[in-house]
Amino acid sequence: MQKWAIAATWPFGRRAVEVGSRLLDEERNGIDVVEQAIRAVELDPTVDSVGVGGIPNYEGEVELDAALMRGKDLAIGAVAGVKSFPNPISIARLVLEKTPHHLMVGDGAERYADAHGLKRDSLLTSSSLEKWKKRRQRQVQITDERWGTGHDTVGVVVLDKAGGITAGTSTSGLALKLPGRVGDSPLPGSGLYADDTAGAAVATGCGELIMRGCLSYAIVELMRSGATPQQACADALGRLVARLEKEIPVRNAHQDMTKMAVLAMDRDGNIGAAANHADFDFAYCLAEDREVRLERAKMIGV
Ligand code: SD4
Repeated sequence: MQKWAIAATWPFGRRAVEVGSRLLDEERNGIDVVEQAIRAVELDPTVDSVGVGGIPNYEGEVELDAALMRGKDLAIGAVAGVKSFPNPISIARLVLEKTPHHLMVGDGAERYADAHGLKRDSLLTSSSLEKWKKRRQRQVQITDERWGTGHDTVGVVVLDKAGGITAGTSTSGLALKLPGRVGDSPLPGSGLYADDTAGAAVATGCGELIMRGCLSYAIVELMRSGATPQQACADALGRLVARLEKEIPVRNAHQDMTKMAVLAMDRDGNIGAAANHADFDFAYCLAEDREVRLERAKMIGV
């Protein structure tokens, strides 16, 4: 039997893993698998931090970031600050496969999606609008420590039957973010990284901290040097926490603005995860038994 494996961040990643594992079994390539797995989460309005129903920015508009990375040639397709498209991951795929570019933002990315026939739709739901109104009534300011509360990314890592490694991410970013703010998720090396010769990693949590440590790249390079995915996640996140903790309370984090979590897979489909808080669950499925499982990541340094 040829190996395949898929893992995705958070309990809502279960949906991504269910969709992706079926496609992997049918021998679809990693790009197809990651795109379809992430689309399923983007289209679910009950997931309040990704795609339709995502968390609006300070002005009440949903702005999305997404990316795909192909480990065969290190090619990237990423979009940032995209409005009114339910599936930014599909725009990211267009960027990867049809343009000479790797990262497109805002209006330009939207017009490119229009030109390729992707459909616009409203991303606000009655529930996301209600939550936004309540947040704004509390007049949460950028300097308020509650600011940014409530944010998650779907991050997916895949080993396909041909041995290809692929990673993808999609998120609405931080609650009440300033319009134009971009997180780690569409940034190669920070929110995601994939290399067929070493493995893949994705991150979720406060993008402003994750990007300071280029966490996903750091994890993949540790795997290249022989670390298991578990060791690589704990080591890379541990180094960033140790580096920042004098300035920022990032050890045993309780505030959303200091939480970080990472998920990785090596070339053999082994999976690892780590967080600087106690609440990070991820979903995964392996070819061996085809069971979709949820697991809690180890918290580092305690
Ligand atoms: C961001 N990393 O935009 C994303 C948000 C997230 O768990 O993943 N939160 O900063």
